[in-house]
Amino acid sequence: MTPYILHGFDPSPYSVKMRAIMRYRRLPFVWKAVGMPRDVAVQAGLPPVIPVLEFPDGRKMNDSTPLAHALEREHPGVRSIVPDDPVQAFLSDLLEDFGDEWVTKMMFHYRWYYAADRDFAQAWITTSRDPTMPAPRRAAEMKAFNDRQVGRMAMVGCTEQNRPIIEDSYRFVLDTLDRHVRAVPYLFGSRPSLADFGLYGQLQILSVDPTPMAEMRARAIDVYCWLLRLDDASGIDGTWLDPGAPLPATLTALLRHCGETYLPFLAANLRALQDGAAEVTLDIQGRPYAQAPFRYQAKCLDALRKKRAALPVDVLRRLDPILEETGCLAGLAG
Ligand SMILES: N[C@@H](CCC(=O)N[C@@H](CS)C(=O)NCC(=O)O)C(=O)O
Repeated sequence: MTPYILHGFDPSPYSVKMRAIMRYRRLPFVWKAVGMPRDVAVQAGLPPVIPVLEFPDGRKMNDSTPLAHALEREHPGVRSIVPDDPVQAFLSDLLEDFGDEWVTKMMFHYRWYYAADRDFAQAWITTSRDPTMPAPRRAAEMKAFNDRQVGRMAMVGCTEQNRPIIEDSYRFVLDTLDRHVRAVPYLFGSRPSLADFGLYGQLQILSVDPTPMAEMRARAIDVYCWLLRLDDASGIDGTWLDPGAPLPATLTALLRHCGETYLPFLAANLRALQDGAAEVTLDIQGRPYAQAPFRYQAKCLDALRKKRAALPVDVLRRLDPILEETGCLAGLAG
């Protein structure tokens, strides 16, 4: 059987997210973490981001969310990461997006703000590309990569002003997920969903970079162990939560947090783009937050809104009260 080829590298959250999905789904693949995987995207005429997945028939695609859904179509019914219940499936999409687009701010902030993390990330990234690079070139590449990433911090909202919001949000996610995984192995039951993998990607990096790793080990050891299990969950055979039962309070708390942080940001981001404003400004949990508008994240909001709008009335009748109770409905109803 011709395997998939996953072009990515270890320090990349979306790459390890896809790798964990492939492993859980037992799809044969080669982890091609060598050289410059981004060049594979550029050469294929794709957006210049990693990972890139090469299908057994030679097709190449990137962007982990559409990729995960493409794999569902390609391999339907077997070890799916989309919950069977459409209400849970929508909430899983929402929490995956929260992981990909909001928790990533935590990943980027810790990695490029603290000196110990910057030093470690430079070494991890440079040696992933070429472990035996001659010292002068290695030093130059480390510095160049550092400067490039630090130069991008403001663009993605990692500023001094936003720091307390981002760091408090990290602690909230850790504390809540820690309580959750002590009672329920994964977000939607005893098998992992797309939401688990979205959070996994970012949190896995946060569990390696030194400052957020220390925080995670000190306050959320069960999250740390959950990440280790999810890295290769190919042996897990579980079940989804009972759709007729109330959601675990910890899941509701995560959704409420999303309704207080990420969704208001998405709505303000869309408004700023529509108004041609130079800055997105809003209050998040009573504190001022600002960053440049981000076009990709407007697409994320649009995709979630369209997904909800396409759901049958009987599904919305069960979903909307959950979204309302957690403060997510206003942002998603548009
Ligand atoms: N939405 C994309 C994001 C992928 C992404 O941003 N990847 C990062 C690395 S983790 C990247 O390639 N950034 C471009 C760069 O640094 O040049 C996904 O889910 O795959």
